[in-house]
Amino acid sequence: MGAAPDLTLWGVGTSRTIRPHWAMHELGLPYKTKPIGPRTGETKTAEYTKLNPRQKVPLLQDGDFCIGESAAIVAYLSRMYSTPERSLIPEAPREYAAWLEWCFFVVAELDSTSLYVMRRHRADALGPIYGVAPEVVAKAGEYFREQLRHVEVALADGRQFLMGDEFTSAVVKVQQDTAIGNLKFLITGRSSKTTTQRNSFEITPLHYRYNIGNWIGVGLGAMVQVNISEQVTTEKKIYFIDQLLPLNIMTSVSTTKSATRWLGNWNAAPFADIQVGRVKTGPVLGLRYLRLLKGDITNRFFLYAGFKL
Ligand SMILES: N[C@@H](CCC(=O)N[C@@H](CS)C(=O)NCC(=O)O)C(=O)O
Repeated sequence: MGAAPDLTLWGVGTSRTIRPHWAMHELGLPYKTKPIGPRTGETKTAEYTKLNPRQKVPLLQDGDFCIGESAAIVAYLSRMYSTPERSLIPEAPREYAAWLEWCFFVVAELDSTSLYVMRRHRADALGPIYGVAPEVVAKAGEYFREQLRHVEVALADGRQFLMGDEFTSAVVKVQQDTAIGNLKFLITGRSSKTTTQRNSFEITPLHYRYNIGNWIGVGLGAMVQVNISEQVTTEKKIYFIDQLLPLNIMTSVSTTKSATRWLGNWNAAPFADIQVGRVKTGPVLGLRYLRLLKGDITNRFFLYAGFKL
């Protein structure tokens, strides 16, 4: 590929616009975002209508080329910008055909004829605009569940992704579902955060200081740290949506704490610092840099205040 592509993606905040944003990130593409939303009037301006007469988001501009329809944008990005390291489209003709089948199935059966019909006609979604129709919503829901069997059967052999072990853009359009009780949800994301709570004492067996005049002092030394106790907390979050109300994102949080480790660990660091103030006798402010010998974060700075007697 030659020069970096000039990509601009119009539209944010809806399940259709998430598709091309996600594909851009999977492909590691730099791009500009025009954060316009549906039903805000922003899709109806003269500037936007010239680019997209359908007055819908998303829309991709690639230089002087424009393409709409979320699935077509994802397919275009996959075809144009996949690399051997980051590929979202299969090469072999039959696998490519299976990929196409999934893409059309998701857009036509899962999205247009069921999920979006439910959204359009639910009283608590777009019903007030397009007409509230509970019976249509119920029937579209039933149809969606029936259609989902195709996904369930495909994933029943334990494969990781729809297309087997390869992550392709077919998965950008549908994700594996999960069930809680009798209800089914789509998982839209996961995150994990680890925090370590540590009580330790530190001793400085070696410390050399040199004062440059009355106001500045520099120091070199070594610090030894012994952990009294250490406990690791992991918080895992799953983000999921109710298939009947795709924009309502819910979270489930699970927190696990490790057993407390007593006197289990030690660390040491050479350090250098600088002090300013009355460095011979009186108040000083210091900045110390420590290079820890072990651990994930080995560079540490701290600011301190002291009084020289
Ligand atoms: N089939 C199209 C549907 C796009 C679509 O309907 N977008 C809606 C928002 S989800 C929209 O832009 N509506 C225009 C408006 O309400 O202003 C796609 O997948 O891109």
